[in-house]
Amino acid sequence: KKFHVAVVGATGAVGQTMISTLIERNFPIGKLTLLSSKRSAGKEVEVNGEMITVKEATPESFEGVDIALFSAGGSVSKELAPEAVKRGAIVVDNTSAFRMTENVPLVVPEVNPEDLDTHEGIIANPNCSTIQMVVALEPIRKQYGLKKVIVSTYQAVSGSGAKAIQELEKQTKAYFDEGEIKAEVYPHQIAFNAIPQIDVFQDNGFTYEEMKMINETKKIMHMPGLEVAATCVRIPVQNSHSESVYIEIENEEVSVSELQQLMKTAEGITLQDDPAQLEYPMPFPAAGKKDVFVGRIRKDLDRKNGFHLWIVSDNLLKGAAWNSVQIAETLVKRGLLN
Ligand code: 11C
Repeated sequence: KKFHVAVVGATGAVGQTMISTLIERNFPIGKLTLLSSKRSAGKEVEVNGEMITVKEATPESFEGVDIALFSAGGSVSKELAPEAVKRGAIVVDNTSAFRMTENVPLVVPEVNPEDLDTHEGIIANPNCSTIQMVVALEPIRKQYGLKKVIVSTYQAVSGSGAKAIQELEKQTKAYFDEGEIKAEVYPHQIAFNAIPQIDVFQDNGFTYEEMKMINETKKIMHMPGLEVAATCVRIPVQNSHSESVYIEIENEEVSVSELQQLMKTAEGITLQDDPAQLEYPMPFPAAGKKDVFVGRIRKDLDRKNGFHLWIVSDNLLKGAAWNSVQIAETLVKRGLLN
């Protein structure tokens, strides 16, 4: 069976990656409809050598659509995802609009695919920095139990979209040409800098990105009591987020090589952990790859049940487009897409 697939936000950094991933995976597309907000409508997008005009997304755009992948911002999703569902489509939403809504499954296929079975039309794709972390944490939770997580992120500018990638390039050039460095996407210069603020500050002192990591991790892993803290930092890297993650597990007898072995055999993970060969995950080589890369696994020097890990993944792929397409593939596999 082939499906009528719609991509909403088709001209954006994630939307473009969704299209290329659908094609690369040979997803059974009968018809492909490309949609966007009014601002980007009319642009042409190349798909398999063919130019397709992107249309403005309206409620009527979803007539006959089987599955719609949304990545055009929270307000577009809030307005149009329910309209798409009303017309019989299943929505995989890559924004934060519905992630914490009850009855909306928040899914990473390596972690909680069974949550898809109870969907009511909308399925949420988690935040990029959350996805790559839970892919690595889930096998550890299953095998050894998980008590506490403290994460610091080093996030690429592509997480803020195509404009931010251009801003990094322009500022870098301006720095060497001694031109004016203009900060438009970020509150401060991003070139040659690190900004410890992603999204807006909340009343508790954490940013929204940090709270997303905290709340989404608990929901995806079905661990409302898990202790999680996050510090999210934007760095001048074009693509792939990196994370320094400290965990405390239930079991006090686990060795580094046991954890390495677990990561080696886990779905969606590539272990890169050979300090003697200077081998560890890095954002530049991870870009364009679908896996989550894990390395630098160390036992804490003070706590027997404490471990440190370094986790890197392409935020546009596993963090967004690939996870969404993987959800679509899982829906097909589980017979949930008709
Ligand atoms: C970033 N994590 O890197 C953000 C982008 O909630 O889907 C993704 C925002 C989201 O800036």
